[in-house]
Amino acid sequence: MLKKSLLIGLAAGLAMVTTAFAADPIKIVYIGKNTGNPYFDSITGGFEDACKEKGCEFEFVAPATAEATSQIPFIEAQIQRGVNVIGIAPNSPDALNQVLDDARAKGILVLTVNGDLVGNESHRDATILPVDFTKTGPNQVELMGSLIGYKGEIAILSATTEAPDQNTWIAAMNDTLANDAKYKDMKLVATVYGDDQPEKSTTEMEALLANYPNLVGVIAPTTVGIAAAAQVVQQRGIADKVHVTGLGLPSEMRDFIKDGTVKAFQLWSPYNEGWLAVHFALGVLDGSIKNEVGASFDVPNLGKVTIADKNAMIAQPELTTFDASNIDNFNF
Ligand code: RAM
Repeated sequence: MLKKSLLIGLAAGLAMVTTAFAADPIKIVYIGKNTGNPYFDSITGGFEDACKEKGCEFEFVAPATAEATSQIPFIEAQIQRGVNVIGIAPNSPDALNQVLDDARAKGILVLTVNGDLVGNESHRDATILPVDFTKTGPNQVELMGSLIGYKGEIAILSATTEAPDQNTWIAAMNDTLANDAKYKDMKLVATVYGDDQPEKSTTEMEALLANYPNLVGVIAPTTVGIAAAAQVVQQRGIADKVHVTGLGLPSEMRDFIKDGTVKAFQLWSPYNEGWLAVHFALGVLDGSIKNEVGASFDVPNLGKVTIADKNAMIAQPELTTFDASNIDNFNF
């Protein structure tokens, strides 16, 4: 008798626990590099739409500025809040190691999304990148070369000095310029940093023009940097002399393309990174996706995604090049 009621009690208790779990949506946070950067609106859109569809809870947070350690208190706050998944666009390859280890020790799934902890990959569970990053640097150099007849002085206007994605691309640009004979007449004279702040990027662009009067091109592999550089060139009416290209948002670059300030630039779909991250995270949490190199899974609208070396996934294989012929087809 006693045994039976004990069993019934236990079963009821278990049922309550199960219901409590089922009713509690998975909490996903995405920590951007900084606030006020529309690039992250597009990534966030992908996270939001996927969570609406799949029933998770999503929040975006970011520090005001993108220096190496600025995300640490944000990660700590999310550990406190008890989220299930932290996605992050890291501002440093190594400053976050300890706090991300703390998050993982609490059972939180940690994903780098949009850039990785280059050299410190063991401090996250997987990475979701917009494109194959080995292509970004060489593609950008080729695009610049095609705009300037493969000849003359060029400069790079980057974001922050520690940004792991920027530094991966810049290293590959240097490598391509130094080792591919096609680019032997292009000379990289400076690499400067606008910190993904419009004002600082503008100042750095103006300084480049002042310091290098023979400059014929600027590659800004940051959406903030390329928009600032294009605006300086537009205001001065020097588009025929100084070619600006890089990675930009079609929505921010449309007018510069239309009026000829910028001939062409590149990017990918930031939205798809958020979309992929949610599908991957939920699959890992419910056991339907194994976070193992070589495993693959289907994502609606994206198709089959395979987990590559270092648990890296990419949302699209090639960069997209935008110019006057296709800019109107894109609205992000
Ligand atoms: C800026 C940021 C971001 C980078 C894009 C291309 O918005 O630096 O991290 O991926 O540009």
